[in-house]
Amino acid sequence: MPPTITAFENSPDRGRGQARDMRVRWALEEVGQPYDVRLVSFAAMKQPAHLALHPFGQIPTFEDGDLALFESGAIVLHLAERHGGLLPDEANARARAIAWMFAALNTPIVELGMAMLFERDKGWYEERLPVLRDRVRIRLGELSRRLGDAEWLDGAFSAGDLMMVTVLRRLNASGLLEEYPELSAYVARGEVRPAFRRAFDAQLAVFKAATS
Ligand code: GTB
Repeated sequence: MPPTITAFENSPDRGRGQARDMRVRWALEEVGQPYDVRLVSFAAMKQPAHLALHPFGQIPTFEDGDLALFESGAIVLHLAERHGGLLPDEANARARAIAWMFAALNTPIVELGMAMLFERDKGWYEERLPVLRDRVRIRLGELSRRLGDAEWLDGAFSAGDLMMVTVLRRLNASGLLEEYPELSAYVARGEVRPAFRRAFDAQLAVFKAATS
């Protein structure tokens, strides 16, 4: 039986690949692991059956045999550790790739993304937005300098790049990425990978089916 992941039945991002099942789908595609998807509504996510899989009532989850996992980073790491192709074999390079996964997840980009999605109607939004944007700019500048003209963050494409690209994509609506051409090109390199395209098309097909 292939593993099963959960994803939004009707994603609020309208199929733009911003929900966190996208990175799990991408990792599954990169390692060539077929998978099933169970679509869940917002209401179903808060029901006991889903809460047993995900304590916070969110997507994505991952079930494979008697293993159930939540947290997209943990799921991608699990896949990368059990399949070839997403982590280097050499121990130090492997540790560095995992460090990039953590770096991708611990970022001011998530805070900005959440504010842009859920806080627009708040009285303090207009005042807070520039602070969040400047914080992101600092991180993007640092990241861009580290990447330089390299193709990927540390040698060959890894789970660290997969996580970083998915996190940087969250800036699509902000216009910030365009200020850093090296990072825009880096994201574009991720997006043209065949595994990314397959994952993107699969989640877009869910949105199209839900709205047709
Ligand atoms: N840290 C967890 C992980 O990485 O897996 C975070 C999981 C998470 O935030 N899941 C969100 C969720 O289930 C979906 S991805 N939310 C429902 C809930 O909490 O009730 C976050 C997300 C949602 C919507 C958009 N969007 O519309 O663009 C983008 C990202």
